[in-house]
Amino acid sequence: MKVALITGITGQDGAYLAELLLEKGYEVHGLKRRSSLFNTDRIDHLYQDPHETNVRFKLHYGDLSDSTNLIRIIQEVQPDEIYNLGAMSHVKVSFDTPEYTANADGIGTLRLLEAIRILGLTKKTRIYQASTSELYGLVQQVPQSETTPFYPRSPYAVAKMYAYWITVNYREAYGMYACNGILFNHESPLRGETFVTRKITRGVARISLGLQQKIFLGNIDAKRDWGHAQDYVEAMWRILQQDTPEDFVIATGVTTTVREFVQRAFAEVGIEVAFTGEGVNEKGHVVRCGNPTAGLEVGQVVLEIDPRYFRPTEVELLIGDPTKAKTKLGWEPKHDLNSLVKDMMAADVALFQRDEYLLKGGHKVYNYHE
Ligand code: NDP
Ligand code: GDR
Repeated sequence: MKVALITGITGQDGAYLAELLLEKGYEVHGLKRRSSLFNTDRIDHLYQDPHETNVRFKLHYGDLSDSTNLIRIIQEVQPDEIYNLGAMSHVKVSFDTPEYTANADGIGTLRLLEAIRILGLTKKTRIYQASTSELYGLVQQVPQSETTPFYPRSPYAVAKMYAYWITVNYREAYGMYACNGILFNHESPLRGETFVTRKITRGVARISLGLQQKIFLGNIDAKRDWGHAQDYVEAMWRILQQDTPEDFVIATGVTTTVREFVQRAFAEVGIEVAFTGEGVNEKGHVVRCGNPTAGLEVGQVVLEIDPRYFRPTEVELLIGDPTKAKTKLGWEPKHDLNSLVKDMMAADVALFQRDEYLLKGGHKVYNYHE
């Protein structure tokens, strides 16, 4: 039985990857941060009672900022594969917490690589590094491939750039099986609530149920190459199953504006929106509402721009070239943007129907949103 260790197992990708590896018969270990509230919502369905026998899913308290903790866990687990998904992954927040981001996302990767080396596991343990399309940053050329130069535009991207190169360096210096997956944006119903797609699908679901009036966004002209997280974790696994370690771009090859994502999300609940105005005065208006439960009027404003969500330096355009992954890994995504939006909207409408039900029953519901 193969043994895998996943950092960031409580995150979006960690949850899908753990599910995939368990299905493939792996014993799966995960690094979990201590928090004052439970933080295992996304993986609770995978939980196995540690008192049972033949448990194949185990969590360990730890943090990427803690070398001795990582060394101890890796020594205990003796993993065949490590997937380093743990990170402070929010680009905008990285401008507020640059030092922490560098520590967790940059040096955290070094700590894992060194732990493998110190423990003499360089020939046994393969490591996947969660690299990102944010490395491309300021547009040099499109579509972006494995050979496109990097120009990071945030403390997050700069930290990830260190992680990218230290992974390459350990592969070349010590012959380790260490690879980067340069993944473009991937989303799902498990996406963190403050990333733009999930913020939109949550907001639109709530508007359609009469629970919220409007959503506030930043730069709606940014273009992203959005895929489905379920497809992308399959690529991570494939990257570690090759004869030789290499880096791969994982993307759909299709780019879409945030603005279009908004329109598609509203369309899922029978609401047509159009945009008028310019820059920070831009507003999204209801053009047609074929959704009787929403109680919206034509002309009503459902979206406004809030400069608070602008970034000091922005990444305007991402579009990836997944040719190498398709050819060498045989990787093909099963979802397109249409099925992604449908999946996310269906999940968020179902989620907030519970709130609607509670409200009708006289209960209080709260919605923290940023
Ligand atoms: P999430 O933000 O959903 O999950 C991040 C995970 O990292 C969480 O489990 C989080 O724990 C954990 N974490 C954060 N800080 C630390 C730390 N100091 N030590 C240990 N664990 C930590 O991210 P995604 O699942 O979306 O992304 C997974 C990885 O892929 C990240 O590295 C991200 O940067 C990268 N990536 C993501 C892309 C995307 O579009 N989703 C695209 C390209 C790269 P907790 O739950 O306790 O907060
Ligand atoms: P990104 O994702 O920065 O690409 O990083 P995010 O969804 O945060 O932003 C995408 C684009 O939308 C614009 N935007 C907003 N973004 C947020 N979060 N909130 C808003 O209100 C808003 N309005 C407009 C942003 O300016 C941006 O242009 C994600 C993360 O998962 C990273 O960890 C990962 O490495 C990259 O994708 C690939």
